[in-house]
Amino acid sequence: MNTVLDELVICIERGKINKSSPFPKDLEGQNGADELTKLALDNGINPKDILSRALIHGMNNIGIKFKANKVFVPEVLMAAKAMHAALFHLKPFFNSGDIKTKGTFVIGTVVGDLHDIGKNIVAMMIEGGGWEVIDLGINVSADTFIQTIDKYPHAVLGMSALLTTTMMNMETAVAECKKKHPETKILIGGAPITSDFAVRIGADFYAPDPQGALEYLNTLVKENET
Ligand code: B1M
Repeated sequence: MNTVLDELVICIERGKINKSSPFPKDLEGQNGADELTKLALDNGINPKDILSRALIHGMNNIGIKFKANKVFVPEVLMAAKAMHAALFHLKPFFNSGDIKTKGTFVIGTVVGDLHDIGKNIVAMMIEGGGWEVIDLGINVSADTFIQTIDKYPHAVLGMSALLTTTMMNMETAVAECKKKHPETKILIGGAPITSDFAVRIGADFYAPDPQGALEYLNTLVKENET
């Protein structure tokens, strides 16, 4: 693989944003995701390859390590920051249609629930996996989920809940969304959620972590390709 892309994979995975960023210590003073993405484009590397062979690859690596408890929330947040620095340079290619996303993912924390740290990590990891992400934030009502799916009918819907008391709001939101948009796939997650609960409330899938969420979404892309 191209050396610039190799280095970019490392910068994404290690959360090296740019040359002046002090983290991680052992990469201090070296080019980061920002400079390397510019360099890759200047060297004529196809933006699609930059996305798939470096950004998605690096985020996938950190996702696997997070799932295996080899890295923790701060490392994932730094990786996401590095990815955003790189994505900034690729934005014009998304806008022109030269790079296509795998699909649209709408995510929000259900009504009554203000916890968003885990939801944000899931959103970042999925964006890093090549999806367009529409983040509705916290305290999201069933109506807001439905209105967003009205606008993006092919999107996959993600709901997060952290409180046992808001699990029932998730149940209502899933039921109302399925009533209006039965074809929409709904993925749920959050600390109190289980796969049994997902089955019981009629959600399509439960993912315990961001990597699991991304893997599920990617299976939907494969289903559509076959
Ligand atoms: Co809250 N809180 N909190 N809190 N809080 C918990 C959740 C709690 C377990 C603490 C405790 O009592 N031990 C408890 C819930 C108990 C229960 O319901 N059984 C609790 C409570 C009670 C409350 C309040 C009611 C406290 C009060 O005011 N009396 C209140 C509720 C406010 C509200 O939401 N209406 C409250 C408030 C808050 C803060 C605002 C102070 C703050 C939230 C800040 C924020 O999110 N911006 C907060 C925090 C930080 C926590 C703890 C400490 C940490 C949660 C967290 O961010 N974890 C938490 C205790 C704990 O977990 N130790 C606690 C890290 C995060 C990376 O993990 O969110 O699980 P998590 O996300 C994971 C997975 O679950 C998964 O991937 C993520 C990454 O691995 N995942 C998904 C999440 N969403 C997913 C979606 C998917 C797929 C996977 O697909 C769509």
